[in-house]
Amino acid sequence: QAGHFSWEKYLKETGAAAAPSSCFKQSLTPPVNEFKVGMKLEAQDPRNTTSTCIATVVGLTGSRLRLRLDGSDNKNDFWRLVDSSEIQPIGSCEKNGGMLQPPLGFRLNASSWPMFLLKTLNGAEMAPARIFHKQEPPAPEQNSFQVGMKLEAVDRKNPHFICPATVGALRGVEVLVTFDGWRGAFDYYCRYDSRDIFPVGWCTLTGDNLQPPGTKAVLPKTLGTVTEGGVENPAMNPTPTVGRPPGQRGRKPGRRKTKITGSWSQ
Ligand code: MLZ
Repeated sequence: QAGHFSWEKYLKETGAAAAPSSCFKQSLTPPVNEFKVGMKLEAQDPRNTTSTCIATVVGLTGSRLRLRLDGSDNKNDFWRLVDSSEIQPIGSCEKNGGMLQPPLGFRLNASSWPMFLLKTLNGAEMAPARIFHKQEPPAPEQNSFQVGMKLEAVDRKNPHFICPATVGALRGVEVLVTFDGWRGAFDYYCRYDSRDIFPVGWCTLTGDNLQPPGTKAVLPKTLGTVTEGGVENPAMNPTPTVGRPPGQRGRKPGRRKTKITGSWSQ
């Protein structure tokens, strides 16, 4: 049950404000997800975005689909909103004069692609056109986020997770998404109109699983640094990042001492 995380309490505790929904390229009412596990569709290969591939729905989570490219392995699943312009009904590519491509890392010989395609589509359950959404919601005209605003964001290193986050900085059309309670290890910049960021309350509306904030603390500058292995002494980290006011992070973006993407964060 989403770890009993309550935005209402959390916003009070942190004294923070939620980013207004007008900041996001998301529909006010999350798009209905009528897909079923096993359905096939066409999707852009996320690792080779000029390719249109066949994908299978291998999971459903709120308004998102967990997709796996046919002919690929099970280590490169990706998630798309049902109203994403990167997915379409089978047949769309051909209709537009395109050709379906094998995914990057196709596990067979490239010469066997035509036969593979034939076999994978034969008797397949194709997602019906009517369950796709006509178009993505419009993008807001400009970046109207402000530092300190709270939101829900896809953890791009663990994209099945949507987590509470805070706008850490602004850079033109970009927003620094910082994950509450994770000491910066998962932070990223994205465009303000990214489909990976959502207003507070999104997961409650979609039934997606919002992860509670982490519990990793920030090292006060004087009390040492992150060690090579990324292991730290919790006694030396008395200040949780939860509730930390904006602009008081333990480090400046892009200037961390050691790369803290080690196994501790998996
Ligand atoms: N396996 C990891 C998940 C971290 C997710 C962080 N999201 C911002 C861990 O529990 O450390």
